[in-house]
Amino acid sequence: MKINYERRWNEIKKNLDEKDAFITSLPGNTRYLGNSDSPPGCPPGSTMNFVIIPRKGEPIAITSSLEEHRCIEESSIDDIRLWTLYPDIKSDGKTALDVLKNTLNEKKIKNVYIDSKIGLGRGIKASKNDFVTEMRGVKTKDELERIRKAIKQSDSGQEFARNLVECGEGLTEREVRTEIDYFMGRNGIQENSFTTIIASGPNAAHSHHSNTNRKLESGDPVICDFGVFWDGYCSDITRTYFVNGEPSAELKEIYQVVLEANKLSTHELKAGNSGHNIDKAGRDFIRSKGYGRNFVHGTGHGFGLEIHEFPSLTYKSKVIAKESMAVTIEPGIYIPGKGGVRIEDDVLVKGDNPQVLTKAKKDLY
Ligand SMILES: [Mn+2]
Repeated sequence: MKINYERRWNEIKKNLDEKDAFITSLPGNTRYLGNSDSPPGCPPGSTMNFVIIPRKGEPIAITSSLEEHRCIEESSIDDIRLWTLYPDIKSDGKTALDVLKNTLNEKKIKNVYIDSKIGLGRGIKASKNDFVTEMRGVKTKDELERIRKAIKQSDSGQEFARNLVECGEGLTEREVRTEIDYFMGRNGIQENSFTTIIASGPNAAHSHHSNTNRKLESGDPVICDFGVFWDGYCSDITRTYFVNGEPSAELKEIYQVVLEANKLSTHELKAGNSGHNIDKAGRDFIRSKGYGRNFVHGTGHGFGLEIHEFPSLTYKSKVIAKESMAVTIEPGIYIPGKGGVRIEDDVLVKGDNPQVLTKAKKDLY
């Protein structure tokens, strides 16, 4: 299913109030408005420095000579303007901001919504508006189709990871990471959605571990957290496995507590419920088992064009879950020096019946 950019542009136009245009410089938002099927690449995160959605007329994208041809090839926006430092290259200005200012001048745009700080100068009245960032929280059919494909790939990566880790005594975290990445790469993913995390033994107590040469030992918990880009959209999944399938009694208990917290928070992911309540459901249970201070992060986050996006599901979150939001539910317990467990699913809000999209096994033996 093709991405319907017209719909996105029109939604923004409808929400311009009295403004002449909406301008974004956020990479996730420029991809949303210009080239959703492409992953961010590396660097710079987006081929477009700015996208302008004027009240009247067609959208405009601003790119650099470095990204020009990729941008032209991938962009759904026809009016692409170019900046470069190099005199041999025909351009519209020397910096992205120059080109933006000239374009606004040319189009007689004076009053704008922006979603990030842009130094437009005195001539332009700019006010901040998060409409697009929040609009991206609710996923449409074309987006869910892509997200489901990304999840299918990370699910099969987890099946591979489970076998590898359980039989992987003696392998280093980096070797495990490399094998998983290679497996998913051969299955045709565009990119990893972030650097694959393999955290073993005591390293599993670090919620965001950076892989080391530590060798997997029998009984180790091994947190495997990764995701992929497929047609521009992300997945994000975490499972915790045990080397030789032999967790200690303590880790076994912790695993069951985290799994139950995962289910409780997932159950609360209903349209109309608050981020706070969704977080609280799992957190209260973890607290009741005596591990409150070991659950050191929020319960989940939106994902889509970016791995972390609106909404954020934390204890302080006032956000209200809406139909068709796609979020992670990922409670964890971390015991310094010993290890930890995190179980993360990707879940879709569907009325009162949250739909767990990730299918990789999570029951303990
Ligand atoms: Mn996550």
